[in-house]
Amino acid sequence: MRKTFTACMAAILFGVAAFLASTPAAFAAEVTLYKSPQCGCCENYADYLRENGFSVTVKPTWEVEEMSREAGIPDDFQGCHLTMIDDYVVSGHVPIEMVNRMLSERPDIRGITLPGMPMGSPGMNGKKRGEFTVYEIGKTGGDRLEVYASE
Ligand SMILES: [Cu+2]
Repeated sequence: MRKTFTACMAAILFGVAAFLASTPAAFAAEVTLYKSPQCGCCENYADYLRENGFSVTVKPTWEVEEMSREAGIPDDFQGCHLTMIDDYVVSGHVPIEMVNRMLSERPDIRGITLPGMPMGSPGMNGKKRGEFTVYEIGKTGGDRLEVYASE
């Protein structure tokens, strides 16, 4: 009886350890999303992050553009909201695979951005037309951004 119990506990502990090791978002669960007060698709993106395991605090503000600029994102490359995840910024409706990839690879950049509000991107209505090109926000600033990934 006692032996079975011990074996059983060991199996449970092993299971918990395996689960913790396999959860990529564990270190970034708490995030803050800044959006302008009337933006609905931004709320949808917050829900999308929640569905993917993040705990999201939404902060309405009129300063999203200014904050994005300060985060190193030129005007032409800004998304409609700004999410702070760990030490990174994620601007706009970036697909979760790219967010998780950045969080696990931890590149030496400030973050990534999907400019504008492309139809069919996460949190946006409509049908996807063409590729989403996500850009990386470098640490030195500048008006041109390199492509991070597209899908
Ligand atoms: Cu939007």
